[in-house]
Amino acid sequence: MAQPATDTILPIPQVDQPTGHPREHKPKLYILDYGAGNVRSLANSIKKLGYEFEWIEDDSDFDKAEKLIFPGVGAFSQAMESLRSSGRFDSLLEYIKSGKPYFGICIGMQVLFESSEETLPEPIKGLGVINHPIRKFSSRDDSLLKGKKTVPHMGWNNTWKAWSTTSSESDETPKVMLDGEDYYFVHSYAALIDPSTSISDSNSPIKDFAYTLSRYGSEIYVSSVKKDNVFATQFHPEKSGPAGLDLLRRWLEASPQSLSAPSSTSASTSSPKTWQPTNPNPSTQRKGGNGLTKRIVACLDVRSNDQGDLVVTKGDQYDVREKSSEDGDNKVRNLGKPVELSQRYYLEGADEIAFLNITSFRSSALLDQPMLDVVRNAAETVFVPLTIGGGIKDTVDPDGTPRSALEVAGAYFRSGADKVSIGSEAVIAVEQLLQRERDGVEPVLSGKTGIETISRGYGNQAVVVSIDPKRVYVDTINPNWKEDFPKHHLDSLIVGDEATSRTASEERGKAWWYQCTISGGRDVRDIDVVQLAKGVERLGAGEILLNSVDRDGSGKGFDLDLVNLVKNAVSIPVVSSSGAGSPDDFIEVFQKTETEAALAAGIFHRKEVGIDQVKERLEKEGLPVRRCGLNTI
Ligand code: 1PR
Repeated sequence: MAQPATDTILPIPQVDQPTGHPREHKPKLYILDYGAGNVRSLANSIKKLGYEFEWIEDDSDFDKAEKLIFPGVGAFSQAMESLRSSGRFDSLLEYIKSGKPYFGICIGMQVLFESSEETLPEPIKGLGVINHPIRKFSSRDDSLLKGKKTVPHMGWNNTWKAWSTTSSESDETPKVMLDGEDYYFVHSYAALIDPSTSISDSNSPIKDFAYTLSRYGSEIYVSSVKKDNVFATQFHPEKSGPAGLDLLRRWLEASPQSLSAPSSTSASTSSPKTWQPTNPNPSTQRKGGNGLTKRIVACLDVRSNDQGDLVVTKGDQYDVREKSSEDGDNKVRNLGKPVELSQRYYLEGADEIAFLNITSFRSSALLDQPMLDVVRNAAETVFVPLTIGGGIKDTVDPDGTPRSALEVAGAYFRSGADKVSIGSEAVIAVEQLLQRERDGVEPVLSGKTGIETISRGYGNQAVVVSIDPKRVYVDTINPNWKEDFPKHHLDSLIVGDEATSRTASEERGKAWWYQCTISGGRDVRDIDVVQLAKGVERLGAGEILLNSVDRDGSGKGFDLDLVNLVKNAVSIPVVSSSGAGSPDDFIEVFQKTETEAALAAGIFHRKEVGIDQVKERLEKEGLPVRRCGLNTI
């Protein structure tokens, strides 16, 4: 059985709470934190909604709690192990059985189930409130192009009610979820149901609990459960923008009595209900795709400028200095303040925001308090996923204190990051992996790299690898170039005559491969983008952020050949980055590749195109996007 990484248990984050809301008017709300991942965002969203809460610190708090939220983040095994080792397993179960309102989020929903196959061959037991297993999504799916499905299921998906009622839906009190909204999911395991069989079995326990369902490819899973006092979502409301905040607000506003009343939505009640294993609502059905929207990511490259202020900068092929200035002083481009810009992008409808600390290799990340502050401050008002990159690696502080990559990542998660992005260190890790393989060293996976330790502790969905490849042109004048081409890089070779990019006409007669770089494109390594992508997937990365040094800041569109190479090499989601110059570029990358997300920086920073405009264009082309009703909260 995989051992949970107990060294990831971190202290409860300090979150200032709102004043002016006397507790006696509101039920006592507690949050159960088991020390992993980003619970700060939930705390921030509760604070934003004007509610106070306390952390469960000892067992007597379960008695004091009138409402309880369990925001599980990371791995099921770690959550269960932590509940058992802290003695909270029984107290939590008792709380749930007492009939007081419980709200589980993600792992906080999964732990309600009988078991999870996360630790196969030996499944790990959950609380057993719902007698149904948590199983892994299949990465094979014949309903999708090439029969391949990316796992984890990461992004924005919609939900529909598991049961239709004959009476008006508004009879449901309290109504905690609105119909037709997209919510942010990130998980590899789910309460999968077989639409044809399991639910028609009258003994199927899941049907009493299934509140909403969602589709990922051809697989249907329970996206929220609700029965009596128990409500739980597989998605993260605290990361689901206004729709998620609205849901949280509804649950927080509802009285404990109304939340604990016998459920009117489950199969067990007397009013006639019909099971709806497929989405009955044509306006929210996403035919043809896997169910997820295409994500638009805004990226902020952050560094200190020459005056020492932390600014968002933007490179042109990674060169972030102005080309010329009258005084001959090539200043670092300053496009704004990181937190303010992230707030703007959130309001414009960004599905995710990435902060990359681009000079991180110069200092110790844990001592880089300004960067931790950026995350902390952004997480107070930005309720979509935040990725932080730069310097996520084993380091040594100037005073000689060693810091593991896991510790560095933990500090960012506790500050409000949902994912960390690893760049240079991932290249070194895959080089070592390939070397171990060549040398016949067993086990090939050392288990010690940052990617492995962080994904083990926080789940692979929390680990992004940022790749900075450069095109290397081959001398095609040489008639023997194909024979001379290094065999180990053949998988990343593109012959210009077959290129798919819009610029392909300029590439006739040429050929190139994609070489990986480290330290922000400064050093090239003898490893290509396909080797790297496959290697990081083996190590446990959950997503790839695919930059292009050549396209960065060029406005020439995404490098489709590069995206297709990487997409075909891995089963994890790929965020295409670099080169966006107009909304058409987003349409092109989503229509001509299978990429899950597209990232841009320059055009957003310079306000040439708004994120809302990009989404509007994508929608017109029939591409699924999340449109958020920002007036809600
Ligand atoms: O190596 O783990 O410390 O991480 C450093 C991180 O910083 C890496 O993710 C690396 O990509 C990034 N980085 C380092 N130097 C630069 C630089 O620009 N000088 N930025 C840099 C990478 C690329 C994207 C950019 C897209 C889209 N920048 O961040 O946002 O290219 O831009 P566009 O839409 O304007 O074309 P480690």
